[in-house]
Amino acid sequence: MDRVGFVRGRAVALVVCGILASAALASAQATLLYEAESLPRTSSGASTAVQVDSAASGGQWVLLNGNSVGDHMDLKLSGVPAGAYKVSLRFKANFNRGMVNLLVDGTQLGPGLNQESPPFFTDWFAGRVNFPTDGDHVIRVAVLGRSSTATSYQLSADAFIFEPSAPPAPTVVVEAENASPVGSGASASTAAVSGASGGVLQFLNGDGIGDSLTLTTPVLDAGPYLVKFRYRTNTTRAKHRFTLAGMDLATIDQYAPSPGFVEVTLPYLVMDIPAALTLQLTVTGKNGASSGHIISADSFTFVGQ
Ligand SMILES: [Ca+2]
Ligand SMILES: [Ca+2]
Repeated sequence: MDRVGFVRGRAVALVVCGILASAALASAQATLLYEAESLPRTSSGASTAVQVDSAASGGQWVLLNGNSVGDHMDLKLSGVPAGAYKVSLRFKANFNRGMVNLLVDGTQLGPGLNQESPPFFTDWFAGRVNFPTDGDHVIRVAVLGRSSTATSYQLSADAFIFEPSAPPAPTVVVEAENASPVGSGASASTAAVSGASGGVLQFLNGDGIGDSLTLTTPVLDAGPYLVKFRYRTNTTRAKHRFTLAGMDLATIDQYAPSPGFVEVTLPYLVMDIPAALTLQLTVTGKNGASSGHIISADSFTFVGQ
């Protein structure tokens, strides 16, 4: 069975064109939750203190009494099973919080987060890790800074959540002009255009409804992707359907009174197996102001999620 599908949100799978969409890429491994207050910890530049709070996971959370950038606490995780995980920090926001960053074994996970807010508990997705073997790890909660309105650099850590996850597939940019373009009902051609990805723009020289351009990607790894399509507007452009792996994802009007590059983001693509994908751009009409039915295609970007 062809296991290619699309989801329009990260949590909800949507069946399109009768083909199964599946976001269940994670293994059967359980999600791990580590209470911050239960982990051995050391700190640098600031003291730590366990806070009792009935709203906290496990009834307690750990405060880092930070007073400057770089203050941090290290918490030790023991015997974490090998695997790829999404890492989230559960914490209590408050007015006196600074900006937090998480590092796992010395590697920063993401851009960081401002914990300054009216008080509430929430989970922040910090980033991903991939542990090749079972073992111990150190998670660092570090002060990145603070906003001008925050009253201190304190940070909160309630729990760390490790959700098993497939590692993101690499991001692939497919140049339309390199994707075996084939015109139907009209010729396909290319032109060197300043500003085009790869320097070259692909055209379908469409002259009526139903003309189409078919392109084929290289084999992409399995995984969820965000799909982006880049094209160039002009006064001669068509309205066209955008079909990927047989699924109708969007209708795009490439007309504009003056030329310019546009990149649109389409629904998530989920592939359970590696596959080369067929893209089809089919003329459905044209803007009333357009003088033609031409389709342009610059590049398709598959952003591993
Ligand atoms: Ca806790
Ligand atoms: Ca291109």
